[in-house]
Amino acid sequence: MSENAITRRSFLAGSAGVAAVAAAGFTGFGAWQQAHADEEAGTGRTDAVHTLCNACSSKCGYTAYVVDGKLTKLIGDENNPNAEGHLCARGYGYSQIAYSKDRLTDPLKKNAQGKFEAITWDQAYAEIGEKVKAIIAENGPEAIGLVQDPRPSGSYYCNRFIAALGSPNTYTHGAACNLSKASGITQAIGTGDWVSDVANSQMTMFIGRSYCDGIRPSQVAALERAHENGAYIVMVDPRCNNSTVFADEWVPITPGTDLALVLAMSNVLIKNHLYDAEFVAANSVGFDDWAVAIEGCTPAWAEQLTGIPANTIESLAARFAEAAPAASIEPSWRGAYGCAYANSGETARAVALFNTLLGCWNQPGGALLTSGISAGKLDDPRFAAPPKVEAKKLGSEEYPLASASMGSAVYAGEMAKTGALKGMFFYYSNMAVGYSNPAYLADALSNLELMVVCDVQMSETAMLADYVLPETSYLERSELPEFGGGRVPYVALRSQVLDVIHPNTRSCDQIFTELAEACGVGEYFQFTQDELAEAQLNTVGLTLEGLRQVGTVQFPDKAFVYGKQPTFNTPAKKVQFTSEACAKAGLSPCPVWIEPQDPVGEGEYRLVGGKQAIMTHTQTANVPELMNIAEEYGLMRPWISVADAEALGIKDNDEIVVENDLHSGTSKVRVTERISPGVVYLPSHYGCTSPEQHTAYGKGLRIMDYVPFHIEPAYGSTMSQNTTVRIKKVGA
Ligand SMILES: Nc1nc2c(c(=O)[nH]1)N[C@H]1C(S)=C(S)[C@@H](COP(=O)(O)OP(=O)(O)OC[C@H]3O[C@@H](n4cnc5c(=O)[nH]c(N)nc54)[C@H](O)[C@@H]3O)O[C@H]1N2
Ligand SMILES: Nc1nc2c(c(=O)[nH]1)N[C@H]1C(S)=C(S)[C@@H](COP(=O)(O)OP(=O)(O)OC[C@H]3O[C@@H](n4cnc5c(=O)[nH]c(N)nc54)[C@H](O)[C@@H]3O)O[C@H]1N2
Ligand code: SF4
Ligand SMILES: [Mo]
Repeated sequence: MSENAITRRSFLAGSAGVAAVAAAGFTGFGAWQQAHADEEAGTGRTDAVHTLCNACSSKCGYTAYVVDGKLTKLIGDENNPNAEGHLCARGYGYSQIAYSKDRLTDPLKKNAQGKFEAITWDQAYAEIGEKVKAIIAENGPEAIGLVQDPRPSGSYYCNRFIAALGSPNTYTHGAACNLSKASGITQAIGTGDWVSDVANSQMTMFIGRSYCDGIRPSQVAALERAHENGAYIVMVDPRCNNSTVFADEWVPITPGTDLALVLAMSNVLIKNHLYDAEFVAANSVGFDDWAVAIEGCTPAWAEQLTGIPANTIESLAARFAEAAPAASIEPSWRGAYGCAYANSGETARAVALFNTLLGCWNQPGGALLTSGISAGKLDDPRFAAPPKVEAKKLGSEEYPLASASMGSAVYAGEMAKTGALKGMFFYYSNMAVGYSNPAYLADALSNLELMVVCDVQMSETAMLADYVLPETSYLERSELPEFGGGRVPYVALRSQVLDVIHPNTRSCDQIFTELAEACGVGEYFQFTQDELAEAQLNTVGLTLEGLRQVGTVQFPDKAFVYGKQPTFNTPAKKVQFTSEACAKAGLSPCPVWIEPQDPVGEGEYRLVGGKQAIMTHTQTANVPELMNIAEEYGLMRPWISVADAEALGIKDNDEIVVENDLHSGTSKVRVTERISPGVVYLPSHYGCTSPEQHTAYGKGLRIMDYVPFHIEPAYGSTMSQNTTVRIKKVGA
């Protein structure tokens, strides 16, 4: 174990996070569910409806029990591959959003004094429609843009609406999540992700990815199985995260230097001929160039950058070689290289190439290139796509490696500032405080002639809008089927569980159909959501009613098969150790070291973020049931190391100032051995500044306040951790 490692016993005893999760039901599902059922059991009519959780993008399937019209119990569906019979604490807690006192209940318009007034839907549509038409008449459709979180109905209706208007400018939250990861990996292997076969592996390394904090229940279960099976699990993280409970080694690393670690481990494999030369020769291009390019990336070189002892790097590489091909680096999600640094995309590319050296693609225990299932072509002319938009998405030339389907929403923010975008829609997105510097974005978005936000509560983004459109909560609406990938492809359905609580709220499909009508493109929306869902499902042999009955249907005949020759959908049709697109975008043809961030000055600390098991992004902090847990366990506190605390005269729970040139705020602090010296960790869910969110408002610090507005070259991400902070005790 590395020097900073702690024993499993002390880890458990010292971990408020684990305690909180246990308290909220993550470990004792059966008991919790039973207790809850007994407590809440009504005497009247009980309905059981299969639906999908909406508290994060995993969309776990569950059965909702409704007694006398009130939600009483949720049980994760066994047949849903993300849930595997379990939900996480957020799944339970966030269901209360339906009953939130802070729900938006009517369409709102900002008046001349900057105050919101309730208006009718008809007025909202008419005014928005008129404004959209005027912007298009004057500037062309490319002056309209939209940002949305990819949920099944949201994606379909939002993208279709913008395409119908003739604009290419749709963006997801990717630039603040996994844009660099997916885009970098794509340069190497032609697809943006893989599934590490953690449970069956002999060794899996996690780089800035914590299944037990950034939860998906099936992944937590897989990690637990891996641990029980004796797999060697390595957590590379400046923080001893909660997944370390299942790990054999915690490798603390200087934030942003993961690329150096991966290059050095690759260097060891190549130099010592420990890589799968046969696989590499048959399945890749450019290997020799990369081998030369990283000749100097020795463990000793990497030690200087990462802070990981050279012999630890050597032994990690050697262990990998021994465990291969039942070994891989897990693809990760956001933490280290989703969108964090100037080298994030290149780190992702290097990780995919490292796995190639292991020859682990599609091998049991290795890295699996699974495929999904999607709806087939729909014959009905009502569903025909709007005419193809010829114009290029704003940002696609400036950030040519950014995944085309995600785009760079931060660049779109910049385009609002320059005036290239004049009208923007936000569906299910709190971009203003989640995607880059909030002060900068507020200023940029204030330039828009039209800003429309569709949400369920008054988000900070909604506060900036001209019009706010209230959606029903996810429990009060149905959506299009979710077509999912993984080891066994599946189709799952979000069905309406509760009657609409606030009569003047509407669902996404209705809102965008009516908006389209108002903007003069209603011809592309001449169908109901159910008709479209039925048609989509029929293409894979299902019916809407059939799927509703069971919630999730898996397709075992399309399941992943071990040993299948991997297909690499790159221009070379092989793994690309060198990429022409990267070279054209101004990067090295093969991944080499890039400094992650601006230099760290005297008295400055690197700032990292990270998920907590009971919260999702900015959307859950206003749920009292979840905020209570955060307050009870002091989860909002930033973490600093014992060594740094001693040097600064700070004690656990002292009030400290966290500041940099952009922002200053105070908070109680958590002093812990579980973080590397020189690093401050801020949990990423707090610091709400919307007074209409009565539970979350003003609690905790908001990480994005400390992050400058800047964009990762070539890849277009927000560089969410290219920043530093200073800390001191209040009054010091
Ligand atoms: N509870 C919860 N679960 C979620 C979500 C949520 O909001 N809450 N959101 C879902 C979504 S959309 C996502 S993208 C995933 C995110 O899932 P993850 O990517 O796992 O999320 P994070 O917690 O941001 O980062 C993981 C770890 O990276 C570490 N880290 C930070 N900087 C660095 C670095 O430079 N190098 C290394 N090696 N490690 C670093 C952090 O300390 C943290 O422990 O979670 C999903 N699941
Ligand atoms: N501060 C901060 N910034 C982050 C992150 C973080 O943890 N903290 N995480 C990063 C990551 S990994 C990601 S994926 C992105 C996520 O970015 P977003 O997808 O923007 O996620 P949220 O910040 O949770 O904001 C979601 C918004 O949708 C609203 N909403 C919730 N339910 C509904 C609904 O049913 N209908 C509608 N119309 N709206 C709804 C919520 O009230 C909230 O305002 O953020 C990134 N940026
Ligand atoms: S992981 Fe948790 S929050 Fe996310 S969908 Fe599943 S139950 Fe809901
Ligand atoms: Mo994310």
